[in-house]
Amino acid sequence: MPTSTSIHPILDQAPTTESFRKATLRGFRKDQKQIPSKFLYDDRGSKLFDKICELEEYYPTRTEIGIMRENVSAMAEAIGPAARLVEYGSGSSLKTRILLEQMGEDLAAYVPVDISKSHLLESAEALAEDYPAVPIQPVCADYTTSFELPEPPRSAHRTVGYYPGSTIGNFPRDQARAFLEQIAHTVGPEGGLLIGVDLKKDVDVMTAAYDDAEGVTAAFSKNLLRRMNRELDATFDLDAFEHQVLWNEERGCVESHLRSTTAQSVTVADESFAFDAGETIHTEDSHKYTLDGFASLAADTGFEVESVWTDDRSYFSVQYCTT
Ligand code: AVJ
Repeated sequence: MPTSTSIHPILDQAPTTESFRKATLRGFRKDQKQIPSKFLYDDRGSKLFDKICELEEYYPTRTEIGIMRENVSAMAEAIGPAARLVEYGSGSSLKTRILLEQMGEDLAAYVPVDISKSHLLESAEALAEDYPAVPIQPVCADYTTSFELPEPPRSAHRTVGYYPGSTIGNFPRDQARAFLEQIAHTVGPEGGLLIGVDLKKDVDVMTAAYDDAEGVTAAFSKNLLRRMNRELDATFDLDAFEHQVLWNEERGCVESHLRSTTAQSVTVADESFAFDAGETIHTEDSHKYTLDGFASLAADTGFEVESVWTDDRSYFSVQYCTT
């Protein structure tokens, strides 16, 4: 039986400062300055993200949890016995607890994969304590790169990916397709994927979710500037940028930006970058889907949507797909 002392990452691929430096410089040399959104999740960023999930305006978490609670027995049945559950971007594994509560001993293993090592280990330890019957095998990795899964400790009947939170929405459609293909490959034939997908709705509802009144999302976004100051010797004045969100109808996503309030020049890793007043750094996209849109995307990748669960208002969906 695993104890909390057995909790250590099976694989340690936390992103290095070097990869952050490279990605930032590459992104800043473009006409539209940008940084890949995965760099939002350092320790502080991951904690701020947990706070976002509790905000009034941020409907996805609350809605998804409601859908999970209401339908968890059907979900467990779809997943079936002795499955190995691999969660992509596990963070605090809050929603997973609903599944673990229902499936517990029925799971061959739970493999949380996350980029933030301390966050991953903290939550893996808490889970090991609360669910002693489930072998927990944390993997510290950037899940968008290919990584090896640890050997399951017991014979697993199938591998099922778990990708909640509509994090699939952070990818543009073509990258989302490529990532689902990667998951299909990982879970293999007879595999499954339980995925949370945020749905298109009233534009004001969607944009408010990324621009809360308390400014938690603004702090989350500005944490990137802090991180650059700390890790890349950057010279950002955090007060000279503001958080900005907009709905892009053509791309079907909410875009988040950091907008320079004045003309200024900033140094990042010894390179100087000029900002015009009003110029932005594009920090994140949150793509929204229709049910048909997601079904056809999934079908392109070797998955078939088997079941869809939603809330009363059809704000959000949790979908079970099979290979
Ligand atoms: C990572 C997809 C869960 O895009 O909704 C929340 C990230 N960014 N508020 C999203 C996020 C700002 C979030 N997910």
